[in-house]
Amino acid sequence: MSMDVAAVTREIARRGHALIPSFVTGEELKRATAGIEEYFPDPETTADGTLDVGAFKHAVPFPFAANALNRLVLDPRVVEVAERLLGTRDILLTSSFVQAKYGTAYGDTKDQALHNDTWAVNSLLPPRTDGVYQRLFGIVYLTDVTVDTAPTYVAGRAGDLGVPLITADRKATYGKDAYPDLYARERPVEAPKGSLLLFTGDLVHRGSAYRGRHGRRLAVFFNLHSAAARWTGKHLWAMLPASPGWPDFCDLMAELSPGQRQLLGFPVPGDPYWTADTLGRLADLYPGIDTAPYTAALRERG
Ligand SMILES: O=C(O)CCC(=O)C(=O)O
Repeated sequence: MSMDVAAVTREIARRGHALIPSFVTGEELKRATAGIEEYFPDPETTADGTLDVGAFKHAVPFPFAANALNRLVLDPRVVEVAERLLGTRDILLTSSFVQAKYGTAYGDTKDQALHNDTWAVNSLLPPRTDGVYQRLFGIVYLTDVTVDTAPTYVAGRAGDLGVPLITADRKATYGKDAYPDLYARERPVEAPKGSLLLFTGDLVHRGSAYRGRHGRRLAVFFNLHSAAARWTGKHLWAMLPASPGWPDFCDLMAELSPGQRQLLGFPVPGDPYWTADTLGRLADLYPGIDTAPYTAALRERG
């Protein structure tokens, strides 16, 4: 699907978030949904109705078994938004996971407090929210999101709202008692399945409880930062080659562009890491990978 990258970047720069309906559609949406359903099955269509939904409460980290899901996290349009917004081409995937919230028939889900994502989970330093230090977050909703089906609530950017990123009690969350105005301002993001919500780290927002009795909300989360913010803790891939999903991941690595591979830590073509030897071994590791961009840059360097 086409996405107006320039307009989306402008909107995010102006108000800290943008909703992109039809981010994923048609067969791709079907494949991504089938991929997430492997982790979070539908209790209402499960044959004998005995599915233990309690077992599906936990988020599952990237990479996912289905490459249709992995592709959503490495989407070149989103990379371009990040590059424009942060003003750098050195963008990294901080982390990504899939998660489900089920209807009240299967137990209660929680209303989160309003919070920002600049700091608490990934960094020991006070956050900066300008230029190359910004962080970009995405949520792809793979089911329709209404007020009853756990929408994300958005209040606005911390700076616009006049609230600190780290509060006096050293939190990045804003309780209802101390910050009633934020709760008066918040609005639910209702979105058809296949929509993407993109937002900056300083957006004051929250996840909400699933109020409907049946159904579930399926979502893919990811976030990006630039290599310049080297203090931002990121997901590690240490055990990935030993995982059962490695062959499918190898297929994905062969399919990605050098720019998308950069998100996962690959050096750019032209980086001194690339030699005739490392390129030969790369081709062995990821059968079918096109090493031409790296080889061309190596030749240019002489
Ligand atoms: O699930 C959502 O809609 C938002 C979740 C969120 O803000 C968080 O987990 O930090």
